[in-house]
Parts: sequence; structure tokens; C-alpha cells
Amino acid sequence: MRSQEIIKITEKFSAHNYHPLPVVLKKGKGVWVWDVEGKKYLDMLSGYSALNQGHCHPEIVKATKKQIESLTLTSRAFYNDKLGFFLQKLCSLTGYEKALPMNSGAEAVETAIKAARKWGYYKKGVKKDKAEIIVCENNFHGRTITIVGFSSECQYRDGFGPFTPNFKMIPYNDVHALKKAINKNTVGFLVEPVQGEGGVIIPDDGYLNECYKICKENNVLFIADEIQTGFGRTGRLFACEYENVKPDILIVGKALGGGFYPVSAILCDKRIMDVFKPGDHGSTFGGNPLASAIGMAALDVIIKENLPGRAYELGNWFMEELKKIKNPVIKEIRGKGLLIGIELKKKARPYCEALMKNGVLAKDTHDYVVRFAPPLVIKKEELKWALPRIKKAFDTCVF
Ligand code: IF1
Repeated sequence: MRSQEIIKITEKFSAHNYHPLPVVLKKGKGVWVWDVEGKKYLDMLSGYSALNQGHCHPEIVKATKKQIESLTLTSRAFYNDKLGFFLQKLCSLTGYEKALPMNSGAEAVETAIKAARKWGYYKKGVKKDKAEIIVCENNFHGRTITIVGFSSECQYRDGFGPFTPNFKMIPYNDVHALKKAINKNTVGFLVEPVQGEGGVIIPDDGYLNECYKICKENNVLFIADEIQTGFGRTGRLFACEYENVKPDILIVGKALGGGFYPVSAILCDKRIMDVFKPGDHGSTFGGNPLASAIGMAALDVIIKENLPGRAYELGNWFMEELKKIKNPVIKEIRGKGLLIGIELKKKARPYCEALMKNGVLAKDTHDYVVRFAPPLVIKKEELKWALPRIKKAFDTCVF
């Protein structure tokens, strides 16, 4: 069946909550994907950084096949033979005492919010229902009612109220604003080390470290959402490492499932995680044996193939190459590792359509930014293959 027919069926039966590029993908391998007509594209979005390991990584395929034929789900009403080892690997890799496994990123963010609030009441002594969490303008932490309730993006909130109270919003990259916003009821500061959806916004050097210190001084939990920036994307295993910050609660997702399966978690030490007692929190699929087997394989690939180091080296080189593309429509090129944004003076969508015609798949964010976030297994030759096609898209796309 041709793309157009498949698009028609999809549009007929699917909610219109997305406006995809008109390409119908059928196969993925490494950094490459093919549409139903057999055309090949370089994937420069990687499922929004859930595919750091590339499409259908053979090691993760092997682990998935092995597990899927033995045990996929037990619920947490019983133990299974994979979860403990998965969380042990995750904790030893990140340096935390405990992990709580969930599925989607938003679920992990909600779990972090619950942990911070409960810690506030039972450990910090905040009065019942008074706990406050500080968030940043231009944040993206997921799509639940509580999370969009503290979004600054009108569209994400429109028609979904009323929202969960006690979230305070401050400007991103403003240390003083954090200091001013903290009071005796503040239990946490939730922040993305780089605002991905916000348009690849990178804070000043020292911002995260300064905020971390302020949180420490005020007994406030520093909560890092590394769902998109984690597992090598920005050139370190976690973006917070650039500033020697070890968050009180680390939120992870996306690439933890290697693009095969939704796997997310929060990581923290016992002094926080122990606020959860049996029955306080849960999830049907959280920590299932299939997710755990996939998660272990996904982590092994990140380490064995040195994905953070690759992102660092190739990201710096690629950014410099992109800066050589001189085109008046380009306002700014910014990025960290292989999380790169090209801010345009015009709407970015037509440029993404032109890129698609040239065999490069990328997505616009916040209307004016083209985001380049390829799988971290990408080779320099593949980026070299992309550069003239990216240049051509900018040079030929006149609208
Ligand atoms: C969409 C954005 C990216 C995230 C961070 C939590 C979550 C995400 C930092 C929630 C998810 C996804 C969601 C997807 C598009 C994509 C996205 F543009 F929406 F913001 F990547 F930038 N924290 N981001 O980036 O994780 O529940 O989705 O597993 O909603 O359109 P999730």
C-alpha cells in the first residue's frame, strides 16, 4: 500500500493530536529508516532521543527476543528474575542507592513529584498540602494534567483545567529567581539541564551548579529531568555531569528502553525513596521482566559503545560544520553534544519538509527551531552525508 493511502487511513481513525511529516516509515536499522516506497532517510530525530542506540540495535533485539519467549509481565504482586538486576545495574551506573521503575517519562516525572512532596511532609516537616515545587518557564516534562498545569505553553494547557496547585514558575537560567522563589514550603526544584522542546535552550555555565547549591542551602530537593538529555545525548552520560551536579532525584526514560519499549525510572537515595511504603505508588507494567531485560541491554549498549563520548566528539564537530552553512534564514545554531537546534527567522516546518525531500528526517520545535538529534551510534561519514543535504534544504527552500 502506498504512503498516501496509509496516511489517509491513519488520519481517518487516529485522533489529530499530531501533524506528522508526510512520510510513512516501514523499516529502521541504525541511523537509517525506509518508507513504504523504499526511500531511505537519515533519522535526525531518534524518536525524540529514545533511540540513542539507533533503530533495532542487534544486542537489544537479541535480549528482547530471549525475554519475550520466556516471561513478559508478572505485575509487582510477585517478584521476577530480571527487575532486581536491572535496578542494580541502573543504580551502579548512576551512583544512587535506589530506583523506582515506571514506563513513560511523564509517569516518572509524576513519581518524582510524589516523592518530593511526601519527603517534604514526612522528612522536612512541611505542613500537610502546603508543599511547593518550583519549575521553569518553557519547561517540558510530559502531558499529564498535573504536568501541563505547570507548563508555560498555552496550547498544552488549553481546555485541560483545572490544574494541580502549588507549582511556582520562574524564568529558566535565572539563579536569583530561584533564590527568591524558595520559602519554607518548597520541597523541590524541577529542571531540565537543557530545555529540549523549549528549543534546545542551554543555560549559562554554572547555572545548574548554582541552583544545586541554593537547593542544598535551603533543604530543597534538586530534581533533574534527564529523560531527553540523559544516557549520552549531550556528550556526558548525564548532562548534570558537566557541572558536577548529582541531583537529589534523577528522572530518566526514553533511551533507557533503547527505542524498543517504554522504560522510565526515578533514582535517589534511601533518605528520599524510603518515604514510599508498600501500596503508596505503583504501575501495572512498571518494572516488568521484559522492560528490565530491554533496559539492561539498552544500558550495556550505551556503555560498551561509548555513546556519551561519541556524542561529545561528533556533536562538537557537527555543530562547527553546521555553522559553516551561511544562510540569512538561520538566526542561531546551538547545542550540547548531539542535541542541536537551528533557530530560524522563519517557521521551521517548511525546512523540515525540504529536509525530508533530501532524505533527512528532522522535526521542528517551538515553530522556529529545527532540532537535530540523531542516534548516538551515528558515524562521522553519515553526518558528512547529511551536511550537503541540510545546506541544500536551506538554500532551496524559499517560501
Ligand atoms: C510529545 C516534546 C521532546 C521530555 C522531557 C518528560 C517527557 C519528555 C524532558 C515525557 C517527552 C517527548 C514527548 C512527545 C514529544 C517529545 C518532546 F517535544 F514533546 F517535548 F522530546 F522534546 N521530560 N518528550 O522531553 O516523556 O511521557 O513522552 O515518555 O508529547 O509530543 P513521555
